[in-house]
Amino acid sequence: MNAEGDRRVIALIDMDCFYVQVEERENPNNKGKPACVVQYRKWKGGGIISVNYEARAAGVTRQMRGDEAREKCPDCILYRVPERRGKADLTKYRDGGKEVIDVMCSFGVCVERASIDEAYIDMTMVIEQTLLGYTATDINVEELPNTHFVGWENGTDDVKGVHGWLKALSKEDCNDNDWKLTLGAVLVEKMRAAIYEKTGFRCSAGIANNKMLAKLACGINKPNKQTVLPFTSVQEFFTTFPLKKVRNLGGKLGLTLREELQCTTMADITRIPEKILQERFDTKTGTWLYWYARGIDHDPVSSRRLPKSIGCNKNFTGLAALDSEDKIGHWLEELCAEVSERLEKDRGTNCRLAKLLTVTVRLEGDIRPYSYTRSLPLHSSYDKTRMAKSCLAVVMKENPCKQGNSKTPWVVTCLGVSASKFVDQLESSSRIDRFFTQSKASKQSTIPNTENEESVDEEPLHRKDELYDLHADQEEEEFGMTEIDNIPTETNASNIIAPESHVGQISDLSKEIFQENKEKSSGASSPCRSREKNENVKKTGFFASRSLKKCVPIPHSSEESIAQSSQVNPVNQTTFSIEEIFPDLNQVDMETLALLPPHLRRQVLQAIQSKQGNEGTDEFVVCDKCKEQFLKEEIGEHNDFHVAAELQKEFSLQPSTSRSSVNNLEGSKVVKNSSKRPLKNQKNATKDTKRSRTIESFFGSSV
Ligand code: TTP
Repeated sequence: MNAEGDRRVIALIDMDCFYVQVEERENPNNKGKPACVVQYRKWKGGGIISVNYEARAAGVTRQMRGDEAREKCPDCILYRVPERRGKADLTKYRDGGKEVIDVMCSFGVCVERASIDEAYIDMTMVIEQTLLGYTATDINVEELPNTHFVGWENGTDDVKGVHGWLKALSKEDCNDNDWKLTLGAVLVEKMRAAIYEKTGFRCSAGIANNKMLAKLACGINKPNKQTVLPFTSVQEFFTTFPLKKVRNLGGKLGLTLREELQCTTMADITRIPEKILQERFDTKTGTWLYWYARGIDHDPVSSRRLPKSIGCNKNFTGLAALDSEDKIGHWLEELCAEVSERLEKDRGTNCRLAKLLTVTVRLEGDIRPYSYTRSLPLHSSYDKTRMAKSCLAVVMKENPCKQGNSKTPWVVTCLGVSASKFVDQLESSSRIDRFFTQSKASKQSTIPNTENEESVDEEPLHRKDELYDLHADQEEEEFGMTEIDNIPTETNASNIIAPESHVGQISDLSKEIFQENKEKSSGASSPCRSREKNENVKKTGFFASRSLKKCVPIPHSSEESIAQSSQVNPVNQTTFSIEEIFPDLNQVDMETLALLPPHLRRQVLQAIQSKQGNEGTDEFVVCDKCKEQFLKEEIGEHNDFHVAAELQKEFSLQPSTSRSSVNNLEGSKVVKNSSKRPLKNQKNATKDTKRSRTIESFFGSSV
């Protein structure tokens, strides 16, 4: 860490009053009129979830119900979220969000979809490779028509601070970082204009050196504006900025800071020594907070344009609470029907398969978002009935009344179903099978370790706090953020241009393999591959020749990867070693590990253990029931496996009519949460490739 922050150029683009804009695009005659989107009209006009800026000017807020909005502003149009299967159908909003992401990706930058209507963008590579040859005189005020510079606003003369900023920038000793941020701002202006042109949606943006700063900058000037927060303005800005508005500090952590440590602004945190923060929280969190309060955040933007999980949930409050197995079963069927439908669509579009189904339950009286969560393996079927039965079985297993342990009625107030752990469809069907089939036939092959090569970013601290805050006031239905509320995905970079940080983590050999793979893919290919190929063509539009140098395509199918890997590292499969499956034991992919037969899994765990020596041994525990070794954090979920196995046994003792439902259990085995070991952070390696072109000509060709 250092006190100067890092030198990335990051933007957060957030759509303005997004749901209302989606409705307005369908009803163009209503554009410019005050409007809100409400969920459920039943009670007092429904709960407002999005308010356009015309309605905000008339005093309407998201905290109101539809009827109150009409009282405040009689002309206010109330659009209602469509409903399907008794719950909100967010399809059109999700699709609108995808359209926007497609436009962003066409600029060749690293895009991380962060929610239904916002995305982080890392422009560092593009800017460093292509734009540093420009001088400040190449940029004029017209290129930054909607840009504000924090700390540079000057009364009525220079309201946005753009004149003063550009003037300072043209001085000899101008700061390189400020210069890059300015280029980022020019690029984001172009990107926002392209989004408007292609989708009709307006958005706002924040531009800064990291995700936290970009996010808070984005909220400063809305709608249809963008704000640059230079690192040099951060400390001053933080003296008044409330910490509860900062990304990751909206939840429990922020509450502790406010209530126990009396911090209300970000600057207040800087007065607390690092050691005290470490003692109050833990070493990692304390250090992270210490730097975070100084405007430093190394959370990388991870290429992700596809959601990491697909799911939905529903709240059942008051009389609607679910107090019987039949009601719970009914709603699980409805939720699974939606998830199954969306998964099928996702499979068709993105050629990937979800491997894990997670059901979440909140019980009456519990103030936490969820009382418990259970996960099951999802085999290749997305059969909604099977999914629902599996979920019901694991949900009801927790019912203490059913087990005769409690007299208290067991009432469910929220149910959620979500599918995750996506793998490439081709890879899914062939990877492990192929490995073992080929080994039987003594063929030469090895499992490609593509997921390890791609790397997983370390999970940022407290990422979910913000989401919980968002949902805290919602009375009825969650707005479907489960689709995208998670940590960056690690399996789908085949669809995207790899971010710089990832590229740096890929070995030279892998680069060669990937490069070769890219060349090969120009030949005949499966439908999936041809789709990806087309996407690549589309994506490279804006920065095509400029940014591709560092963009390493990840192999899409195991077929290719196996073939390539075997050329590089032929092995005799009759006696294959663990290293062939996991070449680097520091980066074992737990998902792949979970798919191995027990004896191999044990071998891998033992190898990791002996590699790590005594230091690592306490990471593992032995299961009492099956004597297998597991990572400490996995043992809880592994115990669920035994519970589910017992459950299946119980079911199989029942008469044959009810047994059919058992056979439908999704394997009945509760899967361990597979986690990946994060690769160690590596410094972004960047090169300055200076070119002499004008900004105008550069951007001119792109939009
Ligand atoms: P936001 O980006 O929070 O809000 P917004 O886009 O409506 O308005 P702004 O211009 O201030 O950004 O949320 C994006 C969409 O998510 C929003 O249009 C509706 C939906 N949503 C809910 O359904 N429930 C919620 O509690 C929130 C906060 C948003």
